[in-house]
Amino acid sequence: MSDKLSPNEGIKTRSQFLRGTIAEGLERSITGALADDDTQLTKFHGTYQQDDRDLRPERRKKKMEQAYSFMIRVRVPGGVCTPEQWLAMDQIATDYANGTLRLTTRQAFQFHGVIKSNLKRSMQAINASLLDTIAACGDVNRNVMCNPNPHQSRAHAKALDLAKSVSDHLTPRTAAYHEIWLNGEKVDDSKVEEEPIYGATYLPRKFKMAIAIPPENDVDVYAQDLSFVAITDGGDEVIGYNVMVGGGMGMTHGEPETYPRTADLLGFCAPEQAVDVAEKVVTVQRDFGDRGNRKHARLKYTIEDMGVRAFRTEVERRLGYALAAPRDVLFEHTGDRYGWVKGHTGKWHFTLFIQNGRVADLGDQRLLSGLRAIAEVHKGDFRLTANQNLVIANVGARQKKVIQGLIDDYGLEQAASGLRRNAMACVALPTCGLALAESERYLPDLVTALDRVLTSVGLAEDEIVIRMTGCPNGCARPYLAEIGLVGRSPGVYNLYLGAAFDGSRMNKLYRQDVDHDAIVDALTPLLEAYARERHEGERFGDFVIRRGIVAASGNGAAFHEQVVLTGAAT
Ligand code: SRM
Ligand code: SF4
Repeated sequence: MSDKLSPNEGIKTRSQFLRGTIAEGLERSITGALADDDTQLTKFHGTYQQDDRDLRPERRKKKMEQAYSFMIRVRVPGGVCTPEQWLAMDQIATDYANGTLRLTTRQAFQFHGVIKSNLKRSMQAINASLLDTIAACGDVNRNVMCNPNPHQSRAHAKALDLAKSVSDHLTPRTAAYHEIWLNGEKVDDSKVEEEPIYGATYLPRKFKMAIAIPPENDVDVYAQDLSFVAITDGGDEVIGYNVMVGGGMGMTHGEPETYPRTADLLGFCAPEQAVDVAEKVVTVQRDFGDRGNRKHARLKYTIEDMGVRAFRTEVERRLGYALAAPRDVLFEHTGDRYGWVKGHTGKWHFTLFIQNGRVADLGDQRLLSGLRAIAEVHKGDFRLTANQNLVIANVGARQKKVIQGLIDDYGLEQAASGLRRNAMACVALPTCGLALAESERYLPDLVTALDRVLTSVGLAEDEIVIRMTGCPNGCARPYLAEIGLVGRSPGVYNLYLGAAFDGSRMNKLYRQDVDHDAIVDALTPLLEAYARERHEGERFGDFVIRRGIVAASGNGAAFHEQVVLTGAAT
């Protein structure tokens, strides 16, 4: 742990509960940007300053300021929104952003390309729809994820309630958000403002939480700082939650002291204890997390440094009671299940595959217009999934026909292979300032190339999880994919293999610095061998380990361990 505080800690301390000079910066029309320190603070308000990286060289040549704009992330606890809210998001995307909506890997909406002069208007429109952006980013608890099909059983509905309660409980209390974006009254200087849970410097780093209902692990519980896994009585009753801590994906190339990590089981709590458990885990991280080195500040490093046992003891000391022993849980998969399913209330839910979560009108698939048309007639709600897809939920039997008609009219349901249906890419270029390589704009083409191989060996319908990111930060959770691709430089990726289909084991580096052809060349013989030699029901991630192509990944620091294999690669 470093003694010196990181510069971000100073920014937070000086910010007067996240105000900084954001309000003044929004008024400065001479530049499309905000002051540097304020760009760190706006994250807590749910917006990132970015610039269009495609335009960088030309603007540099012309000695122009970069093409600055803002990404806005809307917090949607459990991913649930109403048709009215969907229409409001659509309108904001059309009026103020780049005309597309982005569904994220954490069940949130993102807008891209909002220029500074439209930022406040967009925030106000989001709030007018009764959604908000506070704590969608920043060193606080982020959007709380929850299995997106709560109406499949009453247990799902309870899990969603917990997601909302935890989200509310851990939302920052500062009035800065209202003041800056919603023209709220300025807080009287003589009044002492307080953040009862976070304190004036918030958390050392971002904090992420999810709630899952087995056997579905579609929120990737192993990748979260804190997860609650619902344990039922075998029916609709949630008798409690397994508590998991210390997952996270981010790392930096060439810095083995940074690593992705899967979460540990901490214990079991009763439903009425869950919010308090969440608060205490957050406060232990607040007090023990590394505030000197942001690359070592996530909960996963706090737990690696303290040890799980000491971490549990500290959480239990703050709770005033011990957590019970965790229960056995069986997860089956991380991906979504598409098409119509009937819920316990008799209503229908349709899960729609949306490639990389980008809602746009492209060719004969008119997702933006089609979902707008559905939102105009839909009487139920929408659920954003953690795999960047969308559930059109709670559709009555009579409306089902109408919705299916719109799905057909707008070409929303396109044929996709098992690989494509289980593919996820982060945003990356041109908006992400940290991208080293393409992701969202490239993965669909790579999948097309791999689909040719899969079709030729009869695996076109087989589900194989593939995920790509434009850098090692891991926004599409690539280290939990059976095939993971992580950007190194333009057109060049590291190829990882061998994660578990249920999301419980990470993958292992198989090839470094490979381009498109080398990726296809490396995967072709492996997929062919998989088609020929797999055991009944064996997943691709397990097959490559059994065949000795990669070793099963160790956790935490052991993720980087090079293992000499004796098995022959095909
Ligand atoms: Fe992420 C930073 C996009 C989910 C790990 N992430 C970013 C930024 C904001 C880049 C930046 O800091 O300037 C990206 C904005 C790109 C853009 O133009 O929109 C970005 N992250 C995303 C999204 C939109 C990816 C997507 O395609 O859906 C996801 C938004 C989720 C949300 O709604 O809140 C997104 N990011 C994730 C996940 C997945 C998850 O949470 O389940 C991870 C891995 C899990 C984790 O946090 O460990 C993730 N993002 C990161 C990191 C690495 C954090 C770390 O511990 O090292 C960064 C960089 C950072 O924080 O310094 C990052
Ligand atoms: Fe950007 Fe990297 Fe996240 Fe992709 S993984 S969105 S490139 S930070």
